Amino acid sequence: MPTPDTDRLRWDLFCRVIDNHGDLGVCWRLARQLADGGDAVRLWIDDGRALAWMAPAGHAGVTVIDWGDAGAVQRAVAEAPAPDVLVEAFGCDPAPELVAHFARHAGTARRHAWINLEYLSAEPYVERLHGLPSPVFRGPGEGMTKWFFYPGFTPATGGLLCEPGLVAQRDAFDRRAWLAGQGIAWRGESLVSLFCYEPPALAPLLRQWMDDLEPTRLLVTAGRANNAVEQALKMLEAPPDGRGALSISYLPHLPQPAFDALLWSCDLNLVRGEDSFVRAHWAGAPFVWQTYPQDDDAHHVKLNAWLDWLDAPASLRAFHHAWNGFSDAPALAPDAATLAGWCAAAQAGRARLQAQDDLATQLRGFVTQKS
Ligand code: TRH
Repeated sequence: MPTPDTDRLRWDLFCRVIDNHGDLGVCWRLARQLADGGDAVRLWIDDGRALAWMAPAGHAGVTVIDWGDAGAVQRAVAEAPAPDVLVEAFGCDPAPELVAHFARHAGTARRHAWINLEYLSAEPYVERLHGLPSPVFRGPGEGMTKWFFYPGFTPATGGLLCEPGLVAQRDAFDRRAWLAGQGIAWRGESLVSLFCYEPPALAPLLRQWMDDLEPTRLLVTAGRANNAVEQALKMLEAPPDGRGALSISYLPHLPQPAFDALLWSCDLNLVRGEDSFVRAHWAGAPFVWQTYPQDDDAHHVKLNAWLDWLDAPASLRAFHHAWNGFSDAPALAPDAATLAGWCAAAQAGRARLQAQDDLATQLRGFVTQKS
C-alpha cells in the first residue's frame, strides 16, 4: 500500500566509504527501499564512484549528493528543508553544517530522529545495544539524542535489508536465461560465485576443483577476487580460464540487481563483508562468508557467533575457519552430500529470517516511535 503524503519522511543518509564497497552497497540498498516506500532520500556520500556500476540508472526518489562539495552542503542548508531523519551509517560524522540545520528544526519538526546505523553482527551485544539512546554532549547537535540501530539476525535486533517480494522473485528466477544474457556458456557444471578478499585457502581449493571428477565453473567477480584468482593460478601454474575439471569466467562489475542474480544462479556462493553476505542469505543456496579482517582478530568472534546462529554443520564450520585463515586444515571442496547439508542450513536460516521484519520496515517504525 502506498504511503499517505502526511506520513512521507525526508531522510538524509550519510555514508563514508572506508574501503571496498560494503558501506556504499548497504546505504544504496537502504536508500532505494525507503524511496520505494514513498519517502524522499538524500544519500550523502564522500566517494560515490562505484555507483557508476553498482547503480548506473540511479533510482527514483533517491538524490545522491557529493559530501565533499561545500556548495551542495551550503545549498542544502540555505534552500532545502531539514530532513525528518538523519542517519549516519557506521559511525561516520555527518557534515556539521547539516547537523546544525537539523538541530535548529528539532523543536518544530513533525518527525525528528537521529539514527546511528551500525555494522552487522550476530554477537550477543547487538541485542543489548540495539535501540539504545546516545545523548550528544558536544558539537552542533549538542543536547540531542542519537539512537543506535543495529542490524541483526534475531527478533530483538534491527533485522536485515530485504525488499518486499525478494524471495518470491528469487524463486521465480531463470538462471539459464540469466547466464546466457551474461554471455556465460553454461553446460550444466556446478556453478560457484567468488567474491572474496585474499583467502589463503583459495589456491588449494582451486587445485581440488581442477582434480575433481565433476566439472565446476567459477564465476569470479571484478576487483580483489579477480586479482586473488590470478595470483592463485600463477602459483598453481594454471592458465587463466582454468584446467582439468575447473573452468573460470571473469565478470565485469555488475549493477547490484545483477549481483543478486549472480548469487541466485550459483550452487555455492563465496561472499564477503556485509552486504553480499546478507544477499547470500536471501539467495537460499549454500554459501561461505569471508569476514572483513579486523586488527584485533575480532572477526573470529564475529564469524563464530554467526556460525552458531546458523547452527552450521561441522563441515561448514571447518570450511569457514580455513577460508578465513584461522585453521591450518584445508578448505575441503564440498561433495554433493556435504553441499546438501550446507544448503539445508542456509534454507533453515533464511526461513527464520523471513519470519522477522526487514531492516527498512523496522527502521521506519523505530523512527516513528522515537520522534
Ligand atoms: O566490498 P565489501 O568487502 O565491503 C565491506 C567493506 O570492506 C567495508 O569497509 C566493511 O565495513 C564492510 O565490508 C563490512 O563487501 P560487501 O559488504 O559485500 O559489499 C560489496 C557491495 O558491492 C555489495 O553491495 C554488492 C556490490 N557489488 C555489486 O553491486 N556488483 C559487483 O559486481 C560486485 C563485485 C559487488
